[in-house]
Amino acid sequence: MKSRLFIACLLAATAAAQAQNPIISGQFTADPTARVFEGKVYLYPSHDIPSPIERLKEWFCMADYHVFSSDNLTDWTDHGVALSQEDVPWGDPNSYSMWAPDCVCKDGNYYFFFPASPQGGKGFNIGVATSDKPYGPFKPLDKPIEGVNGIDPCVLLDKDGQGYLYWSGRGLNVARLKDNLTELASAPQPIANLPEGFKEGPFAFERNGKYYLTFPWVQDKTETLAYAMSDHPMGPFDFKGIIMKQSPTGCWTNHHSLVEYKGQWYLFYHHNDYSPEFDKNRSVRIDSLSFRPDGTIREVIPTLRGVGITDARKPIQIDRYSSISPEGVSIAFVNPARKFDGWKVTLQSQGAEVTYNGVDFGQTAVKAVKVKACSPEGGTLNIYVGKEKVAEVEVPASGQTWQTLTAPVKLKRTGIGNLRVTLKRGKKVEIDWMRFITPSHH
Ligand code: FUB
Repeated sequence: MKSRLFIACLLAATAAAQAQNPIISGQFTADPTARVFEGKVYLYPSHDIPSPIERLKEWFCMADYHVFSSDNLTDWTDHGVALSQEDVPWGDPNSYSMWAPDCVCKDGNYYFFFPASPQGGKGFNIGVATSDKPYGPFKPLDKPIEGVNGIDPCVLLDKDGQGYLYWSGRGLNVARLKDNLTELASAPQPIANLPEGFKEGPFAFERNGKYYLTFPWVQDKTETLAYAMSDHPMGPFDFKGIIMKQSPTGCWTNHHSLVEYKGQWYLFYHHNDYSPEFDKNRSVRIDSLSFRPDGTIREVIPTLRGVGITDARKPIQIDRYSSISPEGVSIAFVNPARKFDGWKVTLQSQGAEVTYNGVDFGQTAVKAVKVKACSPEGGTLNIYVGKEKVAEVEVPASGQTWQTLTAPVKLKRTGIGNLRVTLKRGKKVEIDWMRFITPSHH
């Protein structure tokens, strides 16, 4: 445990994180449960890996859990490995079955709920591991929760302190938990009144006295996110409809959670952005979510821009755009052999444009912009903040060779603005990132 803690600290110092969707790079993350503890958002995802064993080459493969945290939803700290399959006394240490987890806090202790395959058994049980820190490391109990067979645990701690466990296994189920949160206080109860079709990954929460049960649901080919509402945590639930349509990137699963942070609700979910050919290697995304006055949930359209404000002084990945012109823009991996390096945007023809919202230019006027770009024949970029043209960047012909170009910026305003980049002259200008600099910052 001690050496793992040391490695965790090292990893935390070198965590790769970014502002846009997907939010974590450098490793796969799936099945995100987001919780607010100690004023930060803590993210408890599964950790997909390309399988080291033949049996799981085409399937989900997870050996451990990492925990991440952020106080702005933009910069994420990786706290390293919080629990590993070989630490679970009842689990099969070679099953690579550390699927979708959850974590709740009660009386200053953190309870991490996780599914895993038992030694010598079949299917999945759900275990509990505890810590006095939201990021672990978590110490698993000797046995899984008795009477629960299944995956995808979610725990709702009601206002009166009563805990409820939701999980999937032959449909969605719920049971009351004892005060210790590690034993059932009632028999598992299947959740009724939900539409036909495969369902898993239940996530339950309370808002304004209403209980929401949200879940991935296969209405057609792959998972949508759907929800139902009730006046009680155990139902009966009324089905209300879809929160998110099935994935445009073809990811079959879409595990999720909803969380309110600093007055705004967010949907955490996953797509297979960094692994377009294999949808069992997924990556967590976030988009904003809102409720209608009657408490029903508005549909969330997945975006690349995601949420949070981007610091103008850090590389701005404009390929994670807010909007693009109808023609002349394409997005591709910078290096298809190293997908975690991210994407580039190509402005193919004059007038092509990309808008990236929510850039923080700070309180000191920026003086220059750096752009990592390349172009076979050269071109000129116009850069705007809001309606104001602030810079013109000449991109010399360089074939496929990236060059970091610097151009002066005239920007009167400070604070947050929307960035727009258009191709003024030339064709096929590729941009990896751009960032702004102040006199004291290079
Ligand atoms: O990550 C493995 C499984 O895929 C989860 O348990 C399901 O919810 C689905 O996302």
